[in-house]
Amino acid sequence: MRTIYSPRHAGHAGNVELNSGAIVPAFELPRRAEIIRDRVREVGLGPIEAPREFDLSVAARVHDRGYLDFLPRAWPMWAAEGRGGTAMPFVFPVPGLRRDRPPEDIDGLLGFYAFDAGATFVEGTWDAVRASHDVALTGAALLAEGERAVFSLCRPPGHHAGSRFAGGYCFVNNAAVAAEYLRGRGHERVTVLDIDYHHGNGTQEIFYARGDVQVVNLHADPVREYPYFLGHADERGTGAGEGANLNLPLPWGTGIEPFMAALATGLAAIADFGPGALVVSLGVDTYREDPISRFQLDTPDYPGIGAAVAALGLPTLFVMEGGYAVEPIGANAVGVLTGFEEG
Ligand code: OKP
Ligand code: ZN
Repeated sequence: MRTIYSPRHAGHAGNVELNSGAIVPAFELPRRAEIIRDRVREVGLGPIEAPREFDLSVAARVHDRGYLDFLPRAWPMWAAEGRGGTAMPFVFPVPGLRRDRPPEDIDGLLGFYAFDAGATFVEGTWDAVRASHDVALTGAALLAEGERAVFSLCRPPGHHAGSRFAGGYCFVNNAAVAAEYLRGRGHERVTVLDIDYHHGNGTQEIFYARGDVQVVNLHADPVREYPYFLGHADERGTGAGEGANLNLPLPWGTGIEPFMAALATGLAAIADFGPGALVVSLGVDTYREDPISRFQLDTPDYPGIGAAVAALGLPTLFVMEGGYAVEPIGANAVGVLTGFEEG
């Protein structure tokens, strides 16, 4: 399996985040991607290649134009106020406030285009986001050109980013962009399978009214877990998308057995939908020692997940999402991929 990787992710570094009432270094670190890249090399998964360059025309089909225009301007606007450190929002247009008038001030804009304070900007953020987008699209292009499986080692992740909001370390929804690309390249139906610990609320929002892109999500039950306000089992899609969204929420403490049972349910729904290609939002924050998550998967469990996905027999693009136990992240993420190759 070919891996697509760009060192440009490393400019998105030094961010802080809010955690339990304190400002702490962000959990989403450059080292994460480097450890995964090293593991890919160590196990000989396949070649590691640089991304091609893409314009934002596919991204503009899943994101709002104003939002996409704002992302590269966020840091320059922040810096123009004489500020350094980490740019983050603190005020949000929840229902009851107006969403029809983008403000002109950076603090207003940061909140206008976010659902939480967790997608923060430093100087190198936009360049890293742009490269992560190219990494995802390069993988999608290779799949369209006939590869059976590709690993897009994206960083920053994407699945919390919606059509017009950042959040949860995510800016551009890499998996959604890849799925949209594959839709435009001969596949009438495409599925996004999200196995990150957290519900992929952005991906769900983007495709919720569409019948051509199925979204299947396995995640910690939002009744107790971030992102809290989406990801329940009764969210089934709307209009043409009715029935094309499947949420499989699982309780805190979930181990590999119930996880595999839910995965089997998800995979059966995918087989029923009959997509021509599959995009997997690959998060390994389901790991038992993840510092911000509460599932109980162990390193030897991950290859079985990959093997189960391989049994669908679909062209498959793996897009990296979360996983915050930094040292084991390589073994866990690449374990899914080797399991897929052997499955
Ligand atoms: C992104 B992905 C810690 C609270 C959790 C958001 C978690 C985002 C996870 N400050 N913050 O789905 O792995
Ligand atoms: Zn996650």
